[in-house]
Amino acid sequence: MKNIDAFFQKNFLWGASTSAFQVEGAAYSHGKGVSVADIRTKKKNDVQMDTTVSVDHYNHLEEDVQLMVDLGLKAYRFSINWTRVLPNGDLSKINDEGVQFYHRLLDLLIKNNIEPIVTMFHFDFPYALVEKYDGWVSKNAIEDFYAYASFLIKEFGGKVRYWLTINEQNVMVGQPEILGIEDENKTELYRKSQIANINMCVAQAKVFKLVREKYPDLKIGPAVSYITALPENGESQNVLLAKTVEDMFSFSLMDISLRGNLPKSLMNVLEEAGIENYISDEEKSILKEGTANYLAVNWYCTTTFKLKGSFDPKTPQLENLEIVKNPNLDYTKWNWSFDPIGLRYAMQQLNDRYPNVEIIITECGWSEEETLEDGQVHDSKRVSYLKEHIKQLGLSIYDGVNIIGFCPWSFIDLLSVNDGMEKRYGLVYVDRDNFNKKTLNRYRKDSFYYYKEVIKSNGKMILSKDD
Ligand code: BGP
Repeated sequence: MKNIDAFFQKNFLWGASTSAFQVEGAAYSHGKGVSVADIRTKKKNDVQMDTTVSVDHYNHLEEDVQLMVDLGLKAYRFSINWTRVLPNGDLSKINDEGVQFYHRLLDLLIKNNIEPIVTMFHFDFPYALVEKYDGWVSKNAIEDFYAYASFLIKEFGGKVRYWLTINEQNVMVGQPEILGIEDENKTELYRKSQIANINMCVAQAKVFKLVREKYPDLKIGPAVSYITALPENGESQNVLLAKTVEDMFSFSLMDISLRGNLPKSLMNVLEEAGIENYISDEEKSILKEGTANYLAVNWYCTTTFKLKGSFDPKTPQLENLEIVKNPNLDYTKWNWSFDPIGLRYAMQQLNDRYPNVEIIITECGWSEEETLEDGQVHDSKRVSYLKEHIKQLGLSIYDGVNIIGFCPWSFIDLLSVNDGMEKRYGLVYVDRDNFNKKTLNRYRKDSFYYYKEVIKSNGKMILSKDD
């Protein structure tokens, strides 16, 4: 294979990711308002899920950025906590202390030549707006998100070039309690989550449009979870099933964001939920005019699906799907597979569908239960996950995919969305466990030292000439 040196461009964004509620802590202090993430984690009634401390990034800001510098990061993907900036969710109140916190972080990153990649909304919708009008089930949320996003761009646009509107809208729609949407009636819950889906599409399109028209130097896109679906076997109906899962779950959102149209797979879902006329003609033209100018993809693994009962791709019933273990793959304790070639396949799929679109992988990682031994963590599985996935990323670039950055999940140990501190992803270990805050000291894991070398060599150390 030729040109190995050119696989990763000179200014490739070697990064790492976090999200605000999962790392910051200080959830109920320093002027911050309450978010759905705070309430949701509290409701679980576990100390482990409590965002009051998380991993206390709020009070370890300088130390954490210094670790990024030591790691040699070229980019850092993090999110702004909506209610730290706007405690009520709308412009009725601005928390200057919160605004200054992000200025401090951004200034430190810029001083150290680390490109910030900033998510506006990562699972932490303002709880006040759920109480006020049922959150994303109301069109009011479109205006409040737009006002919040415009505020962020005005305030931080001079320091942040890469923006992400909404993290994993598709995951939140599938798990609507993350949005603060609950209903005991299953049909009603489905209807509400699809209304929220449409409202979020319109909201982000308005922001894309704003950036296209007024801030042409900025990059803005969605962060989509790409569930790469494999069929249980080679039977055509299973292959079709896997394709339908990808269309419905991941491509419909990417199509809207990048092409500006409502794909048939989504129209089928809306019809099924009885809301095919919910979106107005004016909103449809906003979707057309407001498209993203790059794509952020959260990719961890492939998922293998099996058909349960009958399946009609025109009216797909998710109840008829079963996730099964693929006998060819290794799995984490939480059943996420280790499938690096799946990543190359996924990247090719994206490039075929959206030719030459700029892609940043904004999440990709391996979770483990871990403990500290003499100040060290020997996370060899994560090292090999990084090695194999970065290799496939290089090969995807060779295939012609326009990948400009890679941000593994996660820079530092943080609260997992469903499993607290038990499920760790970090390159940096944090000394706390589910039920005890401990010292909150930071320790570099083996994967930290490995990734540092990868960055230093611009990925070349992984791609040997024999590959
Ligand atoms: C994504 C989220 C992240 C992160 C990750 C791992 O869905 O964007 O916030 O947490 O998945 O998931 P989990 O925490 O459930 O292991």
